[in-house]
Amino acid sequence: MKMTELPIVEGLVRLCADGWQQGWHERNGGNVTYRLTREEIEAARIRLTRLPGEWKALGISLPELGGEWFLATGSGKFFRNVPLCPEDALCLVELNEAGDSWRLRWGLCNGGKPTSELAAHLLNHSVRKAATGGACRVMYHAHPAHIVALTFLEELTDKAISRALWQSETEAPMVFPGGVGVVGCMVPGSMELARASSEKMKEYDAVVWAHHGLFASGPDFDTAFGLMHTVEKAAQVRVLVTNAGGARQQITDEEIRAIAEGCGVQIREEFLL
Ligand code: 2HA
Ligand code: ZN
Repeated sequence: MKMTELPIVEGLVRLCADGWQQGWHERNGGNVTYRLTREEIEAARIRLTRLPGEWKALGISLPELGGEWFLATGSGKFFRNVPLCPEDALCLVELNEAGDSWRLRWGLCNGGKPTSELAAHLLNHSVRKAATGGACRVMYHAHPAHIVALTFLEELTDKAISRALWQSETEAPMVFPGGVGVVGCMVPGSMELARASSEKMKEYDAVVWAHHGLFASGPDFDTAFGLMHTVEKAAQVRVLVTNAGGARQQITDEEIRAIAEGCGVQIREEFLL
């Protein structure tokens, strides 16, 4: 079996293809990382054909992720091209035990480096791993147009954006009853953006980056992709209705509570009136 036939590589390739189909990944927009299980590391290790790359400083120290391996999209690579040549567009990265350096184990066969948002991904992995007792494994960043549009229309607070999304589609309070975090407009790839996101990720499994996109996490590719898709769909409805002249009625706070209760999830009550 080749590296590209491993279920985790196939899963990542499929997510990239689906995200491209949705129109969320213009040019080299977006990035994904996946934190491997011990079994997946061993399955990958026996298929490696190259010597490991040189250790490179991460610029941050995350001992809680020491020894972990991550599958990632490459910096500057286009999602559109991932299925054509995963060996070029993706990479497998190993962290040292101190969690302050990484080295390449597979991929980027034509050169390059892991995603420009690697610091944000790893900080968020560290936070979500702790918040979910180790269950969270996927970090997915995309640029869906309606969620970006929403950040020009609504007040940039966790409460205002979460409530606007919940009010727009009954699926929203069911899929993200905890709401979404929001960070302001910051330089893409910066440590400032990485740190602000990871602060929000302590409480939320998705964070809206104002005027930029969304960062969604989950235990597997389906859940993280589904969260991205559901947040974007609710934002799309909100923007469609705004374009059509504004809502005549919307899902009320009482209805949001009833939806959450009906499907047995805990809504973040402080975001309702
Ligand atoms: O271009 O999406 O946030 C990759 C990005 C940076
Ligand atoms: Zn981006």
